[in-house]
Amino acid sequence: MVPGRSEAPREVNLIARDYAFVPPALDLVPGETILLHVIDAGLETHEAVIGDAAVQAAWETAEAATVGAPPGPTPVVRVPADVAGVRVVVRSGERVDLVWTVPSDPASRGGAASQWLVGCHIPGHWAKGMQIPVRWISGSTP
Ligand SMILES: [Cu+2]
Repeated sequence: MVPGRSEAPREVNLIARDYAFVPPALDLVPGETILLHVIDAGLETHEAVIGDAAVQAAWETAEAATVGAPPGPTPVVRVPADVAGVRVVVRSGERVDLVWTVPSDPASRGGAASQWLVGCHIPGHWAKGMQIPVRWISGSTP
């Protein structure tokens, strides 16, 4: 796979369903720039939080406070900036695009690189299986 560059991001599709992500793992090259398309093919609102275990835990805790909120837009929740990760919220039928430069050293924040995940923390969704691993791969030269 040829890594994306800032002037030519690699396009990546990530589909959220009720309640799973497709594909079953997100392949990333450290330091590359991607144009991420998050597509909600389910009936519920979903999100894609990309980050290590600390990021996932922070969002799971923060969003648990929204249990029982009335239907509608996802309430805004805040987590400390150093564990914010990347978060994209998508509503049913919607596609959200995001240009993102992947950290060149994903383990630098203290978390093991192998612990990076993509997760949805709308209450209950993580437990229903909306979590996939990030696979770090080495890119080939064009
Ligand atoms: Cu979800």
